[in-house]
Amino acid sequence: MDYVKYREPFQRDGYVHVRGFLTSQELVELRKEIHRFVAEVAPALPDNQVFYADRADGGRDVRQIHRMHCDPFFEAYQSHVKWTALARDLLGEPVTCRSPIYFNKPPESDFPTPPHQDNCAFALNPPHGVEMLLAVDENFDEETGCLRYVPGSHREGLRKHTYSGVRGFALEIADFGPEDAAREVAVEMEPGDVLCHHPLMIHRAHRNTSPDRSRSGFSMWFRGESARIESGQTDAYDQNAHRAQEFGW
Ligand SMILES: O=C(O)CCC(=O)C(=O)O
Repeated sequence: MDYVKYREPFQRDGYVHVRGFLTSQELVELRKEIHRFVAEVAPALPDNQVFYADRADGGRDVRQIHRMHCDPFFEAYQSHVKWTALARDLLGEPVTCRSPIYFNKPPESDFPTPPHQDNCAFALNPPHGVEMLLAVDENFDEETGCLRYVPGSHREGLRKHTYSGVRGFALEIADFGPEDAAREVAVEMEPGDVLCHHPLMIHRAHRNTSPDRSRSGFSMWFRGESARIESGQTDAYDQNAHRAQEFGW
């Protein structure tokens, strides 16, 4: 497993699209475990770990699951050789993985991802890390709400973030504007593809307008061994996250 060829575009653009990262067999196994978790584990978890989207018919769909390592399969998955090799080759140093997250946008749900940089939450100094988002069930496209990146923004520092009121994305860039939107690229991907982005990459996603397709993503993030976590900054983020859990949507 050698992913070194992805390091140059990752460092240049702040993100890289790895097509067909998981084989179909690996994807089938991961998908099965994610569906099991959503159906059997998530219903018993507290409401600060699982966030839902209400449906018009009175039901609800899972839209985010945090700290998935509470389940033995996902605890072990954190040291998956393939994901670890990709992260290590992108960063050029040994890495540590943080607990997986499930990011779903159910069909016709009104949950756009606000523009943000992950380092407002990760607080890595220096910002040597990588977030990876794998398409699980359906394509990430314009209809389902694919990720939108501002290429090169990872070299322009951390922008001011403000409270968003959205559970799971408690902070958003305060002054995201037309110049940012004009630089943006929308990156579509197929199940089994993974998108990897730098902690300072500006990104967002629109709502899922598809009537029948869930835009389900499975995410792992890695910290390079040279990066320290600034605990003062993570405490500030956690306060906003608690506020969003209590009063947000
Ligand atoms: O699921 C999304 O739309 C956004 C996920 C995200 O912000 C991330 O992977 O860093």
